[in-house]
Amino acid sequence: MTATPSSAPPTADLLARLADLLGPSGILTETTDTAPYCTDWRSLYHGRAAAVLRPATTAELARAVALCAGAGVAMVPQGGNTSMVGGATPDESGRDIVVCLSRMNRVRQIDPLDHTMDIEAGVTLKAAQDAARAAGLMLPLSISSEGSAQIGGVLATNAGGNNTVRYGNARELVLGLEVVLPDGSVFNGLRRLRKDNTGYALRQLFVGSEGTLGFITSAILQLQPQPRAVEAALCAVADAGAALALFSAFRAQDPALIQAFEYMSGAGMDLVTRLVPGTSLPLAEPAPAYVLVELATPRRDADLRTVLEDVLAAMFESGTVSDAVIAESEGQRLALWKLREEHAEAQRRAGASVKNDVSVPVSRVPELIARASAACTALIPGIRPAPFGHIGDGNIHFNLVQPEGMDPAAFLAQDHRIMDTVAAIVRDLDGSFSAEHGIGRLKPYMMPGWRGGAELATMRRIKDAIDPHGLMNPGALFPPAG
Ligand code: 2HG
Ligand code: ZN
Repeated sequence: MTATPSSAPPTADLLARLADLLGPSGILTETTDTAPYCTDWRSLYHGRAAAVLRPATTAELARAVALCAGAGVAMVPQGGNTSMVGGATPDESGRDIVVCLSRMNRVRQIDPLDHTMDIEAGVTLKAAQDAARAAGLMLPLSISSEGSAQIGGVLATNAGGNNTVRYGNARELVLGLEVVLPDGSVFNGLRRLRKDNTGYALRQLFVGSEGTLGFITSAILQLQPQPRAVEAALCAVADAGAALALFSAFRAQDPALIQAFEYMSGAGMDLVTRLVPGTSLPLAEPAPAYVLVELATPRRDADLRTVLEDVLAAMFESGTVSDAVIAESEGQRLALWKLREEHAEAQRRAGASVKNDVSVPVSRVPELIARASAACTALIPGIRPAPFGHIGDGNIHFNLVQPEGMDPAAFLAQDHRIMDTVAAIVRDLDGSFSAEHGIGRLKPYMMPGWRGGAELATMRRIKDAIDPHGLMNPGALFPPAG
Protein backbone atom coordinates (compact mmCIF):
# COMPACT_ATOMS: atom_id res chain seq x y z
CA MET A 1 0.00 0.00 0.00
CA THR A 2 2.81 2.36 0.88
CA ALA A 3 4.47 2.60 -2.48
CA THR A 4 1.60 2.11 -4.87
CA PRO A 5 -0.86 4.78 -3.81
CA SER A 6 -4.17 4.39 -5.55
CA SER A 7 -4.97 8.04 -5.03
CA ALA A 8 -7.57 9.88 -7.08
CA PRO A 9 -7.32 13.29 -8.75
CA PRO A 10 -9.42 15.90 -6.97
CA THR A 11 -12.82 16.59 -8.48
CA ALA A 12 -14.07 20.12 -9.20
CA ASP A 13 -16.47 19.65 -6.29
CA LEU A 14 -13.61 18.86 -3.85
CA LEU A 15 -11.61 21.88 -5.05
CA ALA A 16 -14.68 24.11 -4.58
CA ARG A 17 -15.16 22.82 -1.03
CA LEU A 18 -11.48 23.41 -0.24
CA ALA A 19 -11.74 26.95 -1.63
CA ASP A 20 -14.80 27.57 0.57
CA LEU A 21 -12.93 26.32 3.59
CA LEU A 22 -9.60 28.10 3.03
CA GLY A 23 -10.67 31.28 1.26
CA PRO A 24 -8.97 32.87 -1.76
CA SER A 25 -5.53 33.19 -0.12
CA GLY A 26 -5.63 29.57 1.02
CA ILE A 27 -5.74 27.76 -2.33
CA LEU A 28 -3.84 28.06 -5.62
CA THR A 29 -4.92 26.18 -8.73
CA GLU A 30 -3.44 28.10 -11.69
CA THR A 31 -0.34 26.39 -13.09
CA THR A 32 1.64 29.63 -12.96
CA ASP A 33 0.85 29.90 -9.24
CA THR A 34 1.48 26.26 -8.35
CA ALA A 35 4.71 25.90 -10.40
CA PRO A 36 7.13 27.22 -7.70
CA TYR A 37 5.84 24.51 -5.34
CA CYS A 38 6.48 21.76 -7.88
CA THR A 39 10.26 22.02 -8.32
CA ASP A 40 12.89 21.35 -5.70
CA TRP A 41 15.81 23.61 -4.74
CA ARG A 42 18.27 21.47 -6.69
CA SER A 43 16.02 21.39 -9.77
CA LEU A 44 16.18 17.61 -9.88
CA TYR A 45 12.41 17.08 -9.73
CA HIS A 46 9.75 18.81 -11.82
CA GLY A 47 6.24 17.76 -10.87
CA ARG A 48 2.71 19.10 -11.15
CA ALA A 49 0.04 19.69 -8.52
CA ALA A 50 -3.75 19.78 -8.85
CA ALA A 51 -3.69 22.54 -6.23
CA VAL A 52 -1.58 24.08 -3.50
CA LEU A 53 -3.35 24.52 -0.16
CA ARG A 54 -2.13 27.17 2.29
CA PRO A 55 -4.08 26.70 5.54
CA ALA A 56 -3.65 29.31 8.28
CA THR A 57 -4.53 27.19 11.33
CA THR A 58 -4.42 23.60 12.54
CA ALA A 59 -8.22 23.49 12.48
CA GLU A 60 -8.30 24.58 8.82
CA LEU A 61 -5.62 22.06 7.90
CA ALA A 62 -7.42 19.25 9.76
CA ARG A 63 -10.67 19.95 7.90
CA ALA A 64 -8.86 20.17 4.54
CA VAL A 65 -7.04 16.90 5.17
CA ALA A 66 -10.31 15.19 6.12
CA LEU A 67 -11.86 16.36 2.84
CA CYS A 68 -8.87 15.16 0.77
CA ALA A 69 -8.72 11.84 2.63
CA GLY A 70 -12.46 11.31 2.13
CA ALA A 71 -11.94 11.77 -1.60
CA GLY A 72 -8.82 9.57 -1.72
CA VAL A 73 -6.58 12.44 -2.83
CA ALA A 74 -2.85 12.27 -2.01
CA MET A 75 -1.11 15.15 -0.22
CA VAL A 76 2.49 16.36 -0.31
CA PRO A 77 3.49 18.43 2.75
CA GLN A 78 5.80 21.35 2.06
CA GLY A 79 7.53 24.02 4.14
CA GLY A 80 10.44 26.11 2.84
CA ASN A 81 11.02 23.71 -0.08
CA THR A 82 14.73 23.37 0.70
CA SER A 83 14.97 19.57 0.57
CA MET A 84 18.23 18.20 -0.84
CA VAL A 85 16.55 14.88 -1.72
CA GLY A 86 13.29 15.93 -3.38
CA GLY A 87 11.35 15.29 -0.18
CA ALA A 88 8.55 17.78 -0.87
CA THR A 89 7.96 17.70 -4.63
CA PRO A 90 4.81 16.19 -6.18
CA ASP A 91 5.15 13.71 -9.04
CA GLU A 92 4.31 14.44 -12.69
CA SER A 93 0.80 12.97 -12.55
CA GLY A 94 -0.75 16.29 -11.51
CA ARG A 95 -3.28 14.51 -9.29
CA ASP A 96 -1.66 15.26 -5.91
CA ILE A 97 -2.23 18.31 -3.74
CA VAL A 98 0.70 20.19 -2.21
CA VAL A 99 -0.05 21.45 1.30
CA CYS A 100 2.21 24.33 2.27
CA LEU A 101 2.33 25.29 5.94
CA SER A 102 4.09 28.66 5.55
CA ARG A 103 1.05 30.69 6.72
CA MET A 104 1.12 28.91 10.08
CA ASN A 105 4.01 31.08 11.18
CA ARG A 106 3.55 32.25 14.74
CA VAL A 107 5.97 31.88 17.61
CA ARG A 108 3.21 31.41 20.18
CA GLN A 109 5.18 31.57 23.40
CA ILE A 110 8.67 31.46 24.83
CA ASP A 111 8.83 30.39 28.47
CA PRO A 112 11.88 31.90 30.19
CA LEU A 113 11.69 29.55 33.15
CA ASP A 114 11.03 26.31 31.29
CA HIS A 115 13.41 27.36 28.47
CA THR A 116 10.84 26.26 25.92
CA MET A 117 9.44 27.65 22.69
CA ASP A 118 5.91 26.95 21.46
CA ILE A 119 6.11 27.40 17.71
CA GLU A 120 4.12 26.76 14.52
CA ALA A 121 5.39 24.73 11.59
CA GLY A 122 5.68 27.58 9.09
CA VAL A 123 8.14 29.73 11.06
CA THR A 124 11.54 29.80 9.36
CA LEU A 125 14.38 28.40 11.40
CA LYS A 126 16.10 31.81 11.24
CA ALA A 127 13.01 33.58 12.63
CA ALA A 128 12.81 30.98 15.40
CA GLN A 129 16.49 31.52 16.30
CA ASP A 130 15.95 35.29 16.33
CA ALA A 131 12.89 34.99 18.59
CA ALA A 132 14.82 32.81 21.04
CA ARG A 133 17.73 35.29 21.04
CA ALA A 134 15.39 38.22 21.66
CA ALA A 135 14.17 36.36 24.76
CA GLY A 136 17.76 35.88 25.97
CA LEU A 137 17.84 32.20 24.99
CA MET A 138 19.19 30.09 22.12
CA LEU A 139 17.58 27.64 19.72
CA PRO A 140 20.65 25.49 19.10
CA LEU A 141 19.92 24.30 15.58
CA SER A 142 21.71 25.86 12.63
CA ILE A 143 21.66 24.76 8.97
CA SER A 144 22.77 26.47 5.76
CA SER A 145 19.19 26.90 4.52
CA GLU A 146 17.88 28.33 7.82
CA GLY A 147 16.66 31.55 6.18
CA SER A 148 14.09 29.55 4.16
CA ALA A 149 13.74 26.16 5.89
CA GLN A 150 10.69 26.00 8.16
CA ILE A 151 10.27 24.31 11.53
CA GLY A 152 7.79 21.72 10.20
CA GLY A 153 10.25 20.47 7.58
CA VAL A 154 13.21 20.76 9.94
CA LEU A 155 11.43 18.40 12.35
CA ALA A 156 9.92 16.15 9.68
CA THR A 157 13.45 15.50 8.39
CA ASN A 158 15.17 15.48 11.80
CA ALA A 159 17.62 18.08 10.48
CA GLY A 160 21.11 18.12 11.96
CA GLY A 161 23.48 20.85 10.83
CA ASN A 162 26.32 22.73 12.45
CA ASN A 163 25.54 22.36 16.15
CA THR A 164 24.79 18.62 16.32
CA VAL A 165 28.25 18.04 17.77
CA ARG A 166 27.14 19.89 20.91
CA TYR A 167 23.32 19.80 21.09
CA GLY A 168 22.24 16.84 18.97
CA ASN A 169 19.84 16.71 16.01
CA ALA A 170 16.38 18.28 15.78
CA ARG A 171 14.93 15.20 17.50
CA GLU A 172 16.77 15.98 20.71
CA LEU A 173 15.12 19.41 20.94
CA VAL A 174 11.51 18.22 20.64
CA LEU A 175 9.56 18.03 23.88
CA GLY A 176 6.09 18.18 22.37
CA LEU A 177 4.42 17.92 18.98
CA GLU A 178 1.07 18.50 17.32
CA VAL A 179 0.33 16.49 14.18
CA VAL A 180 -2.60 16.37 11.78
CA LEU A 181 -2.93 12.70 10.88
CA PRO A 182 -3.76 11.44 7.37
CA ASP A 183 -7.48 11.12 8.17
CA GLY A 184 -7.71 14.69 9.49
CA SER A 185 -7.70 13.81 13.19
CA VAL A 186 -5.30 15.75 15.41
CA PHE A 187 -2.67 14.22 17.69
CA ASN A 188 -2.14 16.90 20.33
CA GLY A 189 1.11 16.08 22.08
CA LEU A 190 2.08 19.68 22.86
CA ARG A 191 3.56 18.89 26.26
CA ARG A 192 6.59 20.63 27.74
CA LEU A 193 7.85 17.89 30.03
CA ARG A 194 11.39 16.61 30.39
CA LYS A 195 10.00 13.40 31.84
CA ASP A 196 6.87 11.82 30.37
CA ASN A 197 7.03 8.03 30.17
CA THR A 198 3.50 7.21 29.06
CA GLY A 199 3.95 4.45 26.53
CA TYR A 200 5.30 4.89 23.02
CA ALA A 201 7.02 8.27 22.45
CA LEU A 202 4.72 9.02 19.51
CA ARG A 203 6.19 12.44 18.85
CA GLN A 204 9.52 10.84 17.95
CA LEU A 205 7.79 8.69 15.35
CA PHE A 206 6.83 11.79 13.39
CA VAL A 207 10.26 13.42 13.71
CA GLY A 208 12.18 12.11 10.70
CA SER A 209 9.11 10.56 9.04
CA GLU A 210 9.46 12.96 6.09
CA GLY A 211 5.77 13.77 5.82
CA THR A 212 4.78 10.16 5.22
CA LEU A 213 2.70 9.87 8.42
CA GLY A 214 1.03 13.26 8.76
CA PHE A 215 1.59 17.01 9.02
CA ILE A 216 3.65 18.42 11.89
CA THR A 217 1.77 21.63 12.70
CA SER A 218 3.46 22.90 15.86
CA ALA A 219 6.02 21.93 18.44
CA ILE A 220 7.40 22.68 21.88
CA LEU A 221 11.18 22.99 21.55
CA GLN A 222 13.80 22.88 24.26
CA LEU A 223 15.92 26.05 24.28
CA GLN A 224 19.36 26.59 25.77
CA PRO A 225 20.95 29.50 27.60
CA GLN A 226 22.35 32.16 25.31
CA PRO A 227 26.18 31.91 25.14
CA ARG A 228 27.96 34.83 26.81
CA ALA A 229 31.08 34.37 24.72
CA VAL A 230 31.65 33.01 21.20
CA GLU A 231 34.97 32.61 19.38
CA ALA A 232 35.50 31.33 15.84
CA ALA A 233 38.60 30.52 13.81
CA LEU A 234 39.32 29.30 10.30
CA CYS A 235 42.30 26.95 10.27
CA ALA A 236 44.35 25.62 7.35
CA VAL A 237 45.18 21.91 7.62
CA ALA A 238 46.72 19.28 5.37
CA ASP A 239 43.82 16.82 5.44
CA ALA A 240 40.95 15.33 7.44
CA GLY A 241 43.41 13.47 9.68
CA ALA A 242 44.90 16.79 10.78
CA ALA A 243 41.38 18.17 11.24
CA LEU A 244 40.61 15.34 13.66
CA ALA A 245 43.87 15.92 15.55
CA LEU A 246 42.72 19.51 16.02
CA PHE A 247 39.28 18.28 17.13
CA SER A 248 40.90 16.02 19.75
CA ALA A 249 43.00 18.91 21.02
CA PHE A 250 39.92 21.09 21.60
CA ARG A 251 38.04 18.20 23.16
CA ALA A 252 40.91 17.58 25.54
CA GLN A 253 40.57 21.19 26.75
CA ASP A 254 36.81 21.03 27.30
CA PRO A 255 34.37 19.19 25.00
CA ALA A 256 31.49 21.36 26.24
CA LEU A 257 33.03 24.43 24.60
CA ILE A 258 32.86 23.09 21.01
CA GLN A 259 29.72 24.51 19.41
CA ALA A 260 30.67 23.66 15.81
CA PHE A 261 33.54 21.88 14.12
CA GLU A 262 33.29 21.97 10.33
CA TYR A 263 35.53 20.60 7.60
CA MET A 264 36.00 22.01 4.10
CA SER A 265 38.15 20.71 1.26
CA GLY A 266 40.45 23.06 -0.62
CA ALA A 267 38.48 22.30 -3.82
CA GLY A 268 35.18 23.26 -2.18
CA MET A 269 36.61 26.47 -0.73
CA ASP A 270 38.03 27.38 -4.13
CA LEU A 271 34.55 27.06 -5.70
CA VAL A 272 33.06 29.30 -2.99
CA THR A 273 35.62 32.10 -3.33
CA ARG A 274 35.48 31.98 -7.14
CA LEU A 275 31.72 31.68 -7.63
CA VAL A 276 30.00 33.37 -4.69
CA PRO A 277 30.25 37.18 -4.67
CA GLY A 278 31.31 38.75 -1.39
CA THR A 279 33.60 35.91 -0.31
CA SER A 280 37.39 35.74 -0.11
CA LEU A 281 39.91 33.58 1.70
CA PRO A 282 41.23 35.44 4.78
CA LEU A 283 44.49 33.44 4.82
CA ALA A 284 47.81 34.11 3.07
CA GLU A 285 47.42 31.20 0.67
CA PRO A 286 45.03 28.37 -0.18
CA ALA A 287 45.37 25.10 1.76
CA PRO A 288 44.45 21.48 0.98
CA ALA A 289 41.70 21.62 3.63
CA TYR A 290 40.18 23.86 6.29
CA VAL A 291 38.43 23.68 9.65
CA LEU A 292 35.96 26.22 10.95
CA VAL A 293 35.83 25.83 14.71
CA GLU A 294 33.45 27.71 16.96
CA LEU A 295 33.68 27.72 20.75
CA ALA A 296 30.86 29.08 22.91
CA THR A 297 29.85 29.10 26.55
CA PRO A 298 27.15 30.59 28.77
CA ARG A 299 29.66 30.75 31.67
CA ARG A 300 30.76 34.14 32.97
CA ASP A 301 34.26 33.06 33.95
CA ALA A 302 35.47 31.21 30.83
CA ASP A 303 38.28 32.78 28.83
CA LEU A 304 37.49 31.31 25.44
CA ARG A 305 40.05 33.40 23.57
CA THR A 306 42.86 31.97 25.68
CA VAL A 307 41.62 28.42 25.11
CA LEU A 308 41.46 29.03 21.36
CA GLU A 309 44.90 30.65 21.18
CA ASP A 310 46.55 28.02 23.38
CA VAL A 311 45.21 25.12 21.32
CA LEU A 312 46.14 26.80 18.02
CA ALA A 313 49.65 27.61 19.29
CA ALA A 314 50.21 23.96 20.24
CA MET A 315 48.84 22.84 16.87
CA PHE A 316 51.16 25.23 14.97
CA GLU A 317 54.03 23.83 16.97
CA SER A 318 53.16 20.25 16.04
CA GLY A 319 52.57 21.19 12.39
CA THR A 320 48.89 20.15 12.53
CA VAL A 321 47.71 23.65 11.59
CA SER A 322 49.69 25.66 9.04
CA ASP A 323 47.76 28.93 9.27
CA ALA A 324 44.70 30.31 11.05
CA VAL A 325 42.62 33.42 11.44
CA ILE A 326 40.57 34.24 14.52
CA ALA A 327 37.45 36.38 14.05
CA GLU A 328 38.01 39.74 15.77
CA SER A 329 34.42 40.96 15.41
CA GLU A 330 30.91 39.62 14.88
CA GLY A 331 31.20 40.72 11.23
CA GLN A 332 34.36 38.66 10.78
CA ARG A 333 32.76 35.66 12.47
CA LEU A 334 29.84 35.84 10.06
CA ALA A 335 32.25 36.21 7.12
CA LEU A 336 34.01 32.99 8.18
CA TRP A 337 30.64 31.23 8.41
CA LYS A 338 29.67 32.53 4.96
CA LEU A 339 32.63 30.63 3.50
CA ARG A 340 31.17 27.46 4.98
CA GLU A 341 27.45 28.11 4.42
CA GLU A 342 27.87 28.96 0.73
CA HIS A 343 29.30 25.56 -0.18
CA ALA A 344 25.96 24.23 -1.47
CA GLU A 345 25.31 27.39 -3.47
CA ALA A 346 28.84 27.41 -4.95
CA GLN A 347 28.44 23.80 -6.04
CA ARG A 348 25.11 24.62 -7.62
CA ARG A 349 26.77 27.40 -9.61
CA ALA A 350 29.59 25.06 -10.70
CA GLY A 351 27.16 22.84 -12.66
CA ALA A 352 25.56 19.53 -11.80
CA SER A 353 26.66 17.79 -8.63
CA VAL A 354 25.93 14.47 -6.98
CA LYS A 355 25.49 14.73 -3.23
CA ASN A 356 26.29 11.98 -0.75
CA ASP A 357 25.05 13.03 2.68
CA VAL A 358 26.78 10.26 4.63
CA SER A 359 28.00 9.60 8.15
CA VAL A 360 30.71 7.35 9.54
CA PRO A 361 32.25 7.04 13.00
CA VAL A 362 34.27 10.25 13.47
CA SER A 363 37.54 8.31 13.57
CA ARG A 364 36.91 6.95 10.07
CA VAL A 365 36.27 10.23 8.24
CA PRO A 366 39.85 10.50 6.89
CA GLU A 367 39.60 7.01 5.38
CA LEU A 368 36.17 7.80 3.92
CA ILE A 369 37.45 10.93 2.18
CA ALA A 370 40.62 9.28 0.85
CA ARG A 371 38.93 6.11 -0.42
CA ALA A 372 35.82 7.76 -1.86
CA SER A 373 37.89 10.44 -3.64
CA ALA A 374 40.07 7.77 -5.27
CA ALA A 375 37.11 5.55 -6.21
CA CYS A 376 35.06 8.35 -7.79
CA THR A 377 38.04 9.74 -9.71
CA ALA A 378 38.66 6.26 -11.12
CA LEU A 379 34.96 5.98 -12.04
CA ILE A 380 34.64 9.31 -13.88
CA PRO A 381 37.91 11.00 -14.86
CA GLY A 382 37.78 14.74 -14.25
CA ILE A 383 35.08 14.46 -11.58
CA ARG A 384 35.66 17.05 -8.84
CA PRO A 385 35.31 15.75 -5.25
CA ALA A 386 34.45 18.64 -2.91
CA PRO A 387 33.76 17.03 0.48
CA PHE A 388 32.78 19.23 3.40
CA GLY A 389 30.57 19.17 6.44
CA HIS A 390 30.10 18.37 10.05
CA ILE A 391 33.27 16.39 10.77
CA GLY A 392 32.78 16.80 14.53
CA ASP A 393 29.78 14.45 14.36
CA GLY A 394 31.02 12.26 11.47
CA ASN A 395 28.61 13.68 8.84
CA ILE A 396 30.41 14.49 5.60
CA HIS A 397 28.73 15.85 2.48
CA PHE A 398 30.80 13.84 0.03
CA ASN A 399 29.71 15.91 -2.94
CA LEU A 400 31.06 15.54 -6.44
CA VAL A 401 30.94 18.30 -9.00
CA GLN A 402 30.74 17.38 -12.68
CA PRO A 403 33.91 17.46 -14.80
CA GLU A 404 34.48 20.87 -16.42
CA GLY A 405 32.70 21.10 -19.76
CA MET A 406 30.67 17.86 -19.36
CA ASP A 407 26.96 17.90 -20.21
CA PRO A 408 25.21 18.20 -16.80
CA ALA A 409 22.50 15.73 -17.83
CA ALA A 410 25.10 13.15 -18.87
CA PHE A 411 26.76 13.54 -15.47
CA LEU A 412 23.49 13.25 -13.54
CA ALA A 413 22.56 10.15 -15.53
CA GLN A 414 25.36 8.44 -13.62
CA ASP A 415 24.17 9.51 -10.19
CA HIS A 416 23.34 5.99 -8.98
CA ARG A 417 26.72 4.65 -10.08
CA ILE A 418 28.43 7.42 -8.13
CA MET A 419 26.18 7.15 -5.08
CA ASP A 420 26.57 3.37 -4.99
CA THR A 421 30.36 3.66 -5.23
CA VAL A 422 30.47 6.01 -2.24
CA ALA A 423 27.86 3.98 -0.34
CA ALA A 424 29.91 0.77 -0.65
CA ILE A 425 32.82 2.50 1.09
CA VAL A 426 30.50 4.02 3.72
CA ARG A 427 29.10 0.57 4.46
CA ASP A 428 32.59 -0.83 4.82
CA LEU A 429 33.29 1.89 7.39
CA ASP A 430 30.12 1.11 9.41
CA GLY A 431 28.39 4.32 8.32
CA SER A 432 25.01 5.44 7.04
CA PHE A 433 24.02 6.40 3.49
CA SER A 434 21.68 9.12 4.82
CA ALA A 435 22.93 11.27 7.68
CA GLU A 436 20.83 14.43 7.91
CA HIS A 437 19.04 15.21 4.61
CA GLY A 438 16.74 12.19 4.65
CA ILE A 439 15.62 9.81 1.90
CA GLY A 440 13.04 11.87 -0.01
CA ARG A 441 12.53 10.79 -3.62
CA LEU A 442 16.27 10.47 -4.27
CA LYS A 443 17.24 7.55 -2.08
CA PRO A 444 14.28 5.14 -1.63
CA TYR A 445 16.00 2.74 -4.04
CA MET A 446 18.77 2.34 -1.45
CA MET A 447 16.43 1.46 1.43
CA PRO A 448 16.12 -2.31 0.81
CA GLY A 449 19.88 -2.75 0.67
CA TRP A 450 20.49 -0.73 3.82
CA ARG A 451 17.37 -1.10 5.95
CA GLY A 452 15.86 -4.27 4.48
CA GLY A 453 14.43 -7.29 6.28
CA ALA A 454 12.62 -6.70 9.56
CA GLU A 455 13.58 -3.01 9.73
CA LEU A 456 11.95 -1.88 6.48
CA ALA A 457 9.06 -4.32 6.98
CA THR A 458 8.34 -2.73 10.38
CA MET A 459 8.49 0.75 8.86
CA ARG A 460 5.97 -0.37 6.22
CA ARG A 461 3.64 -1.77 8.88
CA ILE A 462 3.76 1.52 10.78
CA LYS A 463 3.10 3.44 7.55
CA ASP A 464 0.17 1.18 6.66
CA ALA A 465 -1.32 1.48 10.15
CA ILE A 466 -1.26 5.29 10.20
CA ASP A 467 -1.78 6.00 6.49
CA PRO A 468 -3.65 2.90 5.22
CA HIS A 469 -4.51 4.45 1.86
CA GLY A 470 -0.98 5.69 1.14
CA LEU A 471 -2.09 9.32 0.78
CA MET A 472 0.81 11.02 2.56
CA ASN A 473 3.79 12.13 0.49
CA PRO A 474 3.63 9.25 -2.02
CA GLY A 475 6.98 8.37 -3.55
CA ALA A 476 9.00 9.62 -0.58
CA LEU A 477 11.03 7.40 1.73
CA PHE A 478 9.63 4.00 0.66
CA PRO A 479 10.74 2.09 -2.43
CA PRO A 480 7.99 0.54 -4.55
CA ALA A 481 6.70 -2.60 -2.82
CA GLY A 482 7.34 -6.03 -4.25
C1 2HG B 1 25.14 21.96 4.61
O1 2HG B 1 25.69 21.38 5.55
C2 2HG B 1 23.89 21.39 4.06
O2 2HG B 1 25.58 23.02 4.14
C3 2HG B 1 23.94 21.20 2.55
O3 2HG B 1 23.56 20.21 4.70
C4 2HG B 1 24.91 20.17 2.13
O4 2HG B 1 24.96 20.79 -0.21
C5 2HG B 1 25.01 19.89 0.63
O5 2HG B 1 25.20 18.72 0.30
ZN1 ZN C 1 24.91 19.67 6.35
